[in-house]
Amino acid sequence: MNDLDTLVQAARADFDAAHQGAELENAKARYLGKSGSLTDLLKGLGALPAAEKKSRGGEINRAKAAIEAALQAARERLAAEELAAQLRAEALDVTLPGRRRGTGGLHPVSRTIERIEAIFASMGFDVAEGPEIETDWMSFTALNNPENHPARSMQDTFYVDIKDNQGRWLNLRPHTSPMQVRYARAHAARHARDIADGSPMPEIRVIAPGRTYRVDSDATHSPMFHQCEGLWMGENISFKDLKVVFTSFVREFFETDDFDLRFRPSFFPFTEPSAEIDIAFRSGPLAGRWLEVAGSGQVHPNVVRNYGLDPERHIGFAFGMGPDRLAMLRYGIDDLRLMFDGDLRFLSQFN
Ligand code: 2NL
Repeated sequence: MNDLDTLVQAARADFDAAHQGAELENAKARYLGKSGSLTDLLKGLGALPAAEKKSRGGEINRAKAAIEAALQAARERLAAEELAAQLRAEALDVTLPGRRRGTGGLHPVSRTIERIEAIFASMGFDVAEGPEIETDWMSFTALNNPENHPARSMQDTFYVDIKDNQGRWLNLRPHTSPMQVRYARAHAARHARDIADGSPMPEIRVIAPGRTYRVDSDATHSPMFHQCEGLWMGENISFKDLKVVFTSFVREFFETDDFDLRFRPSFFPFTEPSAEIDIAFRSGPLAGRWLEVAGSGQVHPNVVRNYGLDPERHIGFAFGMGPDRLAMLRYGIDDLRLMFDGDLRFLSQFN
């Protein structure tokens, strides 16, 4: 083996030992760089006699070509190794199951309100909508609340730092009743001509579900809660009709006939007479306990006047219930706060 073969072998070994681009380039410099071994040999050619120059030059050039080929091979090997490492680092297991986006679903209170709407719709009730920020008149005066009634106090009602055109603070509606007042007034205005000439007015049959607000917060009260009120006004709508409607509602809502329903005398400023509606299931987990599920009553004459109707002719009843409570009863939920915490471990059970 001559000196050139030794050099080529050493270069090959050095190139093969390189594991990074920089190592390889340093090795290259040792052989092919400006003062590399091979370059030195080429420089030394000048000192040889002309007869040897040609053959020695040819040998050196073949050795150079062999080293360059080894260098190229090493570069390709390094590039391949680098690519393989990157692929390994970024490897995807295509057999893993995909990560799905959660499907979401309706909140139990929304589901409950939809149920209530569907049941009352089947009995001919429209669904009212209305603003959550109300005037003092709509929330209190129209509903026969005296000027000094505690419901009007800052302890009971949230006020907004804006005054209405009567100079009174706007409020976050403390009940859904304003929607029914607005609905009844629009109905009365639409049928003003019939009403004025004594023709019968089409009945008002409406429910008003939505968010309501009161200054109240503990295990059983939330400052934001839901109400659903109902109003049925006609020429001669009575407690008998209320009892039929509400009994049908309870039967549909809880999907059972196996309950008793009672009216218990009570007081609300906006109804007279007034009654709490209690139900007691005869079977199931809640059997035997009277549960208060709604307030109700014949709409007070002052309220009927505020609808723009004549209390001597237009008579009917209203009721109010809490979808949050109804949802808790239906689904067996024991803490109201679960309803408003937004915890997906709770909410996803209803989807
Ligand atoms: C309760 C009490 C009730 C009403 C709400 C009502 C609405 C108008 C006129 C007359 Cl516009 N009354 N609503 C009547 C009686 C009771 O709710 O304790 N709800 C949970």
